Amino acid sequence: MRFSNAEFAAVFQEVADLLEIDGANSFRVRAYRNAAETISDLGRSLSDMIDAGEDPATLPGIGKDLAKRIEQLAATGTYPDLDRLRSEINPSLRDLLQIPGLGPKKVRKLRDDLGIESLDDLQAAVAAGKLARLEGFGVKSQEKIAAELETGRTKKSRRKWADAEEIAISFESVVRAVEGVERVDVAGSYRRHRETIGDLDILAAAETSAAAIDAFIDHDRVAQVTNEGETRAAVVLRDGMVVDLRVVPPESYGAALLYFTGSKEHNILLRQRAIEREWKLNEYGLYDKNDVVIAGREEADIYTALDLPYIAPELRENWGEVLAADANALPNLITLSDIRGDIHAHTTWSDGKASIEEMARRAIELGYEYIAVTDHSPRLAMTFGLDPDKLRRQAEELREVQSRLPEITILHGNEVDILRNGDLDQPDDVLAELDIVIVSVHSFFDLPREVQTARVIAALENPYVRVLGHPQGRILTQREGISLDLEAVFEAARDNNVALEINADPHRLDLDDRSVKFARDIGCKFVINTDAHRPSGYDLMRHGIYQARRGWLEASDVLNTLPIEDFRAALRPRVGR
Ligand code: DGT
Ligand code: CA
Ligand code: CA
Ligand code: ZN
Repeated sequence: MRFSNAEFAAVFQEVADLLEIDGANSFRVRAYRNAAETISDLGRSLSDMIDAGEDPATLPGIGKDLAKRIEQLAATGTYPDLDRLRSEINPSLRDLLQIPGLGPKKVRKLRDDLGIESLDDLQAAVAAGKLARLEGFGVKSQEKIAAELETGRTKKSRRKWADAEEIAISFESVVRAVEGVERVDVAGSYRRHRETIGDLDILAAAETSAAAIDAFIDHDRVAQVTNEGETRAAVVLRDGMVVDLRVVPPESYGAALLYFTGSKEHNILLRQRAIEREWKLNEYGLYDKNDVVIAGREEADIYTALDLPYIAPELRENWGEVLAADANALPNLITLSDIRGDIHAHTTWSDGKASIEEMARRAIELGYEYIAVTDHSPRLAMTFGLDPDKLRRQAEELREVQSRLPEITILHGNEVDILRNGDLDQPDDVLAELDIVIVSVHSFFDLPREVQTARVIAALENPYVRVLGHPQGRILTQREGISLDLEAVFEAARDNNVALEINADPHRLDLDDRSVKFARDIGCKFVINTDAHRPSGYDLMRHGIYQARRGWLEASDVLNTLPIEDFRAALRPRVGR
């Protein structure tokens, strides 16, 4: 069996988690975490690398010892250290680490003092009020854990879009390679680019379906075949992901693609529109009242027949898209090629992994006109944030790099921490020297809604602020995000001429899609940034674009689609100029 990068990374994450629960040396734990991160970010298949005889030790953060184990894992599919750890420590203890506020030390205490080994045990202990009396916990912490258990149950089964992508592409190509298969798409929420995916829905066009179904269930990641029929199959993968396949005749492909892309609510609206015309729409085609086919081979033909312009998959959520289409008022959605710069990035000056020059060179390769270097402010000690003196020295290096790279404009910025009281973590005279000031919440995530809202709005009112970074402070499927009156924050951003960031990091995607649409409707402007911490981080821009499209954004809503001079002008004018 061949491991995907995600599967390699999952092994090392599990080793790190179990070592940490076991109380191992933190350097060892970090070495495994770094390896997992390196592999996830690799951008090409580690299995392919090993097949080609390349040494994994050439990768950053992977030593000789780990490289040997990776090769062994690839060759045998087993990892003895992990097997040993699993026999010593109940692997279901790991699930407890997913609960915000439960670190390895606390997990160990729960196990040692209360015998808790799983989420179910934890649930039972919380219900019995046992955590309230446990040293280091208490009533408040018990309440918080109870709330997290509640939301966690519903979120758990969905995974991030980016984490489903490799699997989706792999199944798509396996089915496409089958003789007689004419077309293949991954439909469902994946095609609509929802931020999380429940299951994958693969659709294929072929005159006969048996060969496609055989190839599909033979895919080497399949753990279990749960349904095998004439024209469909469903499987569960080794990592728990569910994948469905449907094979349809080519003349029905468009209708089936429309149906299986969804959303269900969008489909229902289209079906009603067909019924109004005394027609019938299903996954086989659009038919008139005599059952004569009107359209079916192409998705676009069905929209045309229903007197609608084509509606992009990202918009098919019943958020008003059919009405807008009917009125010819659909947004002209932004695309990746509209982006001219990326204005949120970190370098080795704070917690980034590359120099200003290395970051700039990657941005030049991507064809950008401008970037901004926005390292952290000093408050965030763990990120080695920059005090005013370091910022001035960084400005010198930036000018020096700029003089050697005339093909790109390198703006100088800072990602300034919003302090608990809404003040900023840099003095105004320092902010005044910068091209861009991004403000972000990186601490006190738990403040009550009114306090948190007032805190963020106070920061937006500072006259030097240009961008509100990752406004919701969420980590997808892991951290809920701060409690905010978003409407009040968006209004303050609009009125103070501060752009809202859509953070394109696929683990954040902050803002969420509905909030993007809402903010656009009330007149906010946006920037889409990767928050890159290494050159390859810039390549993740497309995820922010998907999110922006789901929020109905056009290029004109997004400042970093502007040429550099217009971009500068569109930023809020500096105080005193
Ligand atoms: P997911 O998997 O939870 O992320 O979301 P989807 O949208 O991929 O949903 P899924 O996999 O249950 O079904 C794929 C598509 O099939 C869905 O978007 C629309 C279509 N579909 C499924 N069930 C129904 C139904 O009962 N009625 C209609 N009209 N369409 C359906
Ligand atoms: Ca699905
Ligand atoms: Ca499905
Ligand atoms: Zn950042």
